[in-house]
Amino acid sequence: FENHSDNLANRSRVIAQERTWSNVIDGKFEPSVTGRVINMVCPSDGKTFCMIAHSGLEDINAAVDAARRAFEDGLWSRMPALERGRILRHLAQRIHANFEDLAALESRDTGKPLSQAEADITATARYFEYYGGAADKVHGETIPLPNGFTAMTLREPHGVVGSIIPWNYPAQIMGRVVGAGLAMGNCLVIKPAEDACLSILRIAELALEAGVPPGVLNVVTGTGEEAGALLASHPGLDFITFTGSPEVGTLIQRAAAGNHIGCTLELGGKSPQVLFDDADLEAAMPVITNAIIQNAGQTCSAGSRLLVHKDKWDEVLENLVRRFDNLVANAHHVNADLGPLVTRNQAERVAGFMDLADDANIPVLAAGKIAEDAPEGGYYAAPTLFGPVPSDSALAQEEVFGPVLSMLPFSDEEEAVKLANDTPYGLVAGLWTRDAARSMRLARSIRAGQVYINGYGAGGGIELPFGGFKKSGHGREKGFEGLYEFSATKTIVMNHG
Ligand code: TXE
Repeated sequence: FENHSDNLANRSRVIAQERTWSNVIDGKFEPSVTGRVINMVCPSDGKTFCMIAHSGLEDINAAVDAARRAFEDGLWSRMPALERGRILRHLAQRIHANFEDLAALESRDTGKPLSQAEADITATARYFEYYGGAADKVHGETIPLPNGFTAMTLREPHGVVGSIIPWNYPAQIMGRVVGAGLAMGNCLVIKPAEDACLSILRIAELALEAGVPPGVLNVVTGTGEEAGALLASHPGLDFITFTGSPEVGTLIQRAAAGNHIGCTLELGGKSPQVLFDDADLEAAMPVITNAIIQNAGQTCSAGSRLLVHKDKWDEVLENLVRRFDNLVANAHHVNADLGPLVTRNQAERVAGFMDLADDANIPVLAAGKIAEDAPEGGYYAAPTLFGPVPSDSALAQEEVFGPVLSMLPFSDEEEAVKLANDTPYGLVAGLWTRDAARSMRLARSIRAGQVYINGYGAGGGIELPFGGFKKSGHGREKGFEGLYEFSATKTIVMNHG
């Protein structure tokens, strides 16, 4: 383990340590105009390991202006789609060529174990491959009109798109936004999270090397309250995308309304996994465990509620207790089950939910461990299983964003659907049953953007549309629907007599 952690530290030090990362604006690396910086803290030991620009109004203005100039000059937006796609696929190759450094950087910045960071970087490259391949496959329709008229639709880029990205999957979320946004011909300004964003800055650099012209992809770092709010309300934007908390989502939508532009919001979930008495437990239990442990539960699509048929309760519990007892949080093991949480704030937030559960006398059924050799000062949380959890409790209603699984019993299909739908969220659901007709009845009745039957994709593949019902947000990312979000339909009608 020691060797591994030394290697990881050394490798990421080469590109991160004692360095102040600059913004990427108009193809140049620019510190913030005021010279202010934000310290980046490693979640596994709580120590500062590098700095990023603490940007303000002038930096955001410069980035939006650069994106506007790039869009208007048409070098990117009017470049043949085939050519744009080639450049994005070239970026995917640059990511593969820098795979080890990017994974080490992502692991150090977010605290996730290296194996999980590696999977993220592979997925990031795949977004650029997928959307690079899709760029020249976007087309409109012809619409029948009375004789003498021909009508057609075209999909055109919005123009300048702002995007505010969270810290839980920086590289992957950048991949899906930038891949789709650039494939459609937009020019982008990204404001990543101040808690973890280094892979995004590095990939922006690789994008320039891959041939993305200056000004087409700009990245400006800073706090949400300052740089984020300035970008969201900037009159120079034509569209904005946001992934993060519902509270900030409200602010983003208000700001977009102020500028009369559209937005997509991905605001997390409280996703149920519903396990019936005929489920294949051997297949289900590892997937159910992983769906709440992956990225230490800091996943919008985490399967955070487990609804269990009352006849299976004891068997499922016994199985899960065994699994949770063996889970160990440790950033410094390449294949650790989970790492620390990303910041002290998030660790306190998760601890707050544990206290609420304690106050409500909700029993702890199992708890994992924090590795004895985990570095001092890290923001670790032990994986914890609660149950039976009342459906109206905070634990069952709110997004904990930590390795905390709530078990709820149900008696029949009707109650299962009621419980599954009994939160303000509607992002993902998992169904475990051998009864195909029942699984389809439930899939149709549960209000969620994605439903998995005898599996759990936790956000699913790159090809699958992903987004929320209810308070989980609106708009879709991934797949072709994700591509179309970055376009506006233009209708052309010719009167040819
Ligand atoms: O989110 P914020 P936080 C949920 C999750 C988590 C909670 C709080 O439950 O525990 O939100 O996390 C930027 N104007 N999710 O506080 O604040 C900020 O800089 C414009 C779910 O980190 O929403 C960052 O880039 N931007 C989620 C981004 O918003 C602002 C992922 C997200 O930060 C801003 C993350 C403002 N006023 C958290 N304030 C998911 N859906 O996956 C902040 N930001």
